Amino acid sequence: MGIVLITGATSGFGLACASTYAAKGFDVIVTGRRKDRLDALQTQLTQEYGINVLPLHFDVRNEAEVQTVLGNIPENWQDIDILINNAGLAAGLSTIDEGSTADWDAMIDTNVKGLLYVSRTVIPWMRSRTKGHIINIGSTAAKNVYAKGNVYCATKAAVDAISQGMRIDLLPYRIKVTAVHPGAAETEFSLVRFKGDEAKAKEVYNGFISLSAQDVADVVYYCTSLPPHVCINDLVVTPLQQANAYYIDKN
Ligand code: NDP
Ligand code: 8X3
Repeated sequence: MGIVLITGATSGFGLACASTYAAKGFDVIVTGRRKDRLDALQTQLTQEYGINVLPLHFDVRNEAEVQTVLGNIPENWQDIDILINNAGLAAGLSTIDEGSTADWDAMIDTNVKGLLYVSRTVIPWMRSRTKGHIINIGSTAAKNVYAKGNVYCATKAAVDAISQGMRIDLLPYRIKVTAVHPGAAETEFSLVRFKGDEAKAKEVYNGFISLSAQDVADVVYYCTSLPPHVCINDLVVTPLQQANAYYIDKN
């Protein structure tokens, strides 16, 4: 079938994408910082689907690690057909005058610079084959800014802009670029944002039916299952009760 590289495959959308592509017969490269989860995922996917799994343990914020760990994978794994740039986070929810600069660094370094480091490593392999599909996970937060979302929304707007730029730059090599912008989905996202406060994280999803990680994985898979001449460039997917990044009808 091919090879898919998924960043942030230890949880949420990335984990659901790993199972979805494995179930379809793809070999998967799964990455993240939590090595125990990657190793368990490798065992599970190999046993369940009989596919090959390459777990890569690195922090996308660390350019040197990205280059040494990802940049040196065996040649037979370099024929990556689909790159899913998914690793990311929100850290905190504060007005701009009260936000933590450490939180800002974490979001900018992960959501923007990490995505660039990984892409810069993988794209030359795709370019040499004049083939490939890059999925960048943005957010409804890329399209509208919500209260206290300032820097997180800015990082996702950057993902949107980078996706548009990639699309132009990579067209000569017939590499597809799709930005998928999900709305509210119950994963570990809010637990990370609120630094482990489970009650606060749960509250985010009260009063409406949120997206599941599998909903998003199904949409991502659909985008990559179209004929070679068809490309979805930009896709926003929300729960029915969510109109945009800042309006959810909670009744
Ligand atoms: P999760 O917290 O469940 O998953 C995030 C994944 O990113 C984890 O696998 C985590 O792995 C990985 N990750 C985070 N930081 C790093 C890092 N520095 N280096 C390597 N991997 C990292 O959240 P989601 O699945 O919800 O989020 C996935 C993406 O979707 C993010 O980009 C998020 O911004 C975006 N998004 C989420 C929405 C939501 O409502 N949930 C809606 C719209 C977009 P590990 O901790 O093991 O490193
Ligand atoms: C994540 C969606 O609205 O919870 O990108 O920030 S939101």
